[in-house]
Amino acid sequence: MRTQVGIVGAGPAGLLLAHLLHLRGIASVVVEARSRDYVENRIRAGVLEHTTEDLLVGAGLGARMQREGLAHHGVHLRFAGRDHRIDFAALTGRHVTVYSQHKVVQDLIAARLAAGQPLLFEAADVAVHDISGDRPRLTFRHDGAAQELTCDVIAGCDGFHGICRPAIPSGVLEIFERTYPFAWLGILAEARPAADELVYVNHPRGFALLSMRSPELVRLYLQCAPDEDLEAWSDDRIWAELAARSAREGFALNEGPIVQRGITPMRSFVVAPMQYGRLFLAGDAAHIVPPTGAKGLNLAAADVAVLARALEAFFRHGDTGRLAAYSATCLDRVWKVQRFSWWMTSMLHRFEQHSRFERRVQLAELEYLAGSTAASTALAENYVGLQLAV
Ligand code: RFL
Ligand code: PHB
Repeated sequence: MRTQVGIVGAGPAGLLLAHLLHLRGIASVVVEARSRDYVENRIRAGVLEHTTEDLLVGAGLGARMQREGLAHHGVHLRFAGRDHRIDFAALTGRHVTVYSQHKVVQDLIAARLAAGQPLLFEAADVAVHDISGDRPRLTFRHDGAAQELTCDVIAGCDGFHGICRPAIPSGVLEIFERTYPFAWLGILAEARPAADELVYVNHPRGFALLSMRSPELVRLYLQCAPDEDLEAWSDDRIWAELAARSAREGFALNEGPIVQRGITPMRSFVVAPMQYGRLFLAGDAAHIVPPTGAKGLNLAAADVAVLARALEAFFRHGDTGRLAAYSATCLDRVWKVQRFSWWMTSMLHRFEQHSRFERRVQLAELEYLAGSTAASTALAENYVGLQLAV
């Protein structure tokens, strides 16, 4: 088999890249380790920056998102028993859209299949070869048969645990990493949201986040230990802890059946450069952010927007300049988003090692935000999404 771009991974990065390339007349094959059912039902992120929304709408992928997505014009920061609302509309003229990542993935898979373009699920033993030459190859097993795909370029969109990043010779990549001394216990519950916008809570018992997926489905998170035992959390204990952390006069959570639960580790991670030879890394394969800024999916979308434009210049005009600049262009945004995600995480979580002094400084930061239009605007413009470099 032969294609222009071999894409490893059918997450948001791989599928969106495939679609953006198809719109530009560039052929690609997407090779995914998991089943269609698995990737279409994987519950992860839920907040789309306005930049991501614009990208999806511009690529003809907005129909269901505009029908079912919830436009949010602000978020609440809850601390010291009160709320400060960050008003995105007033501060930036923008909004974010609450729309599940798995629905974005479903929409992208539907578009790929409607275009009759190759998307191979349940591919085993995927490996990349000859990435330093100009004919890199992908090998894998599919439907019981060994396959070889010769490409001009390979896009490594296979997430943090994929095979593409480790295929780059050791010593080439610089790795920047930070792990946090906590994780998030997340639930999906059939209940009405208690607030009509997201609530980020800084509480002495630990961070909590009240989010949603629809007017009938909430997504709620609690800061927990990185090695937390999910079995130790009965439904009653989860609701009681959520109630204790989100307590505020006149506020009550709505409870309902918990339909999904899990623990998400918290990590900041970047590799540089995001390229080696003809292998380009995008999304979680190249960087991880802690979820406090709601940026993982958005950063993946921003990477592939840059990569699609660079590949268009390459295949249409033989121009390698944009491909050569791919890593630097993406990393400029990646580091700004890392900063924001780290800052939100630091400001909102309980750190066991904090002294009473550091705890007071954390509260002073929140008080400052609540009293300063300049500081609130800085949060808002990062949350709704920085300008895309394409
Ligand atoms: P993905 O979505 O991980 O997709 C990578 C795809 O590659 C496949 N794959 C392989 N395919 C072929 N061969 C191999 N050897 C392969 N190895 C892996 C995988 O099966 C998968 O389909 O990466 P992508 O496309 O870069 O997208 C990034 C986003 O998914 C990610 O940044 C966010 O979901 C992060 N994230 C969250 N972000 C938020 O903004 N808010 C959240 O609430 C939030 N929750 C989460 C998350 C990430 C989680 N992970 C990764 C554990 C919750 C979880 C549990
Ligand atoms: C979510 O709804 O899953 C969500 C929202 C905001 C975040 C993280 C996760 O910062």
